[in-house]
Amino acid sequence: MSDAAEPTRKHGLADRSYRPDSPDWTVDQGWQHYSAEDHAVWKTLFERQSRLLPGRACAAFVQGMREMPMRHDQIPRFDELSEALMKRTGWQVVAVPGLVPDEVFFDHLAHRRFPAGRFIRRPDELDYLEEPDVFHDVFGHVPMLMHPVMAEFIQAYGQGGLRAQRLGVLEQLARVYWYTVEFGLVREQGAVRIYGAGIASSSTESVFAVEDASPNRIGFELERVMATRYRIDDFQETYFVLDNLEQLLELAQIDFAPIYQRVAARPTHEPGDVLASDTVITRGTGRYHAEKRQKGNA
Ligand code: HBI
Ligand code: FE
Repeated sequence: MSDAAEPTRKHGLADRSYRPDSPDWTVDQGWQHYSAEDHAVWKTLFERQSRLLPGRACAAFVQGMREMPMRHDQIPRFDELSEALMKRTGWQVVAVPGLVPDEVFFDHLAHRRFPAGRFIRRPDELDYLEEPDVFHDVFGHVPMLMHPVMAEFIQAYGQGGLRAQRLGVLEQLARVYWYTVEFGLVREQGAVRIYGAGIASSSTESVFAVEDASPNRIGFELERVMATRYRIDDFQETYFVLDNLEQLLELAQIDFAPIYQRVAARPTHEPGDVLASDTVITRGTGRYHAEKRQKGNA
């Protein structure tokens, strides 16, 4: 599973585009190579989110955080995370250099292996980075992998991904992942709470997604989500809200094939669209993205 010829520190952990020899793209985490600066970045991000998430993250996320062997002041060791996960939901965390090819990613998820980037962002990237680093993957995703329903759903996504590729509908399926696992909200005691990793690992989006008047918040409906484009470069214009996390179990168990057919026959919606058929929880002002468009850097 590990890449024998561990590259030196210079080209090692920080090299996000490093292509491992192993066909499953796994590498050693190389925990001993993290620098004091790397651990300091983790500490800054961890402490910031620990202040922001209470009252914004869902109970399952907070519970998962509590049960994980994660320190605030240093990057976790993946083998320790895997030990806790394996006992609870049969998942493990495997180290990869950065983004891996879709089919490699799906195959890992289908076998309950979560591929986590082993690199951590630089101090000048604190607020935004393109690729999932160890903070996004471990702080953002791992706590929810302690929840049996999410554990089931992400495995089903992996199995579905391999099939969706063959059917040529990967884009539709990726939207379901994006609007749930990455940017999902769930109702809790009459409020909306975060369960998506992309939100939970972002200090700015944790606040924007839950409190800002700008984005739409719409009740999750599978075909609607499958037909809706998403933003990869900025906050979402719309967040989809589950009534409860158990809804993901239904998603994990239904056959998507007939749904792909129906979605193919309907128009594709823009990220900010609101439809008459939507269950609108909050209709956003759209101001955040409108201002960005005016400034020309939408
Ligand atoms: N690779 N390491 C990693 N992490 C991801 O989240 C990831 C990936 N490769 C492909 C991918 N995500 C998405 O393109 C698929 O979910 C469609
Ligand atoms: Fe992610």
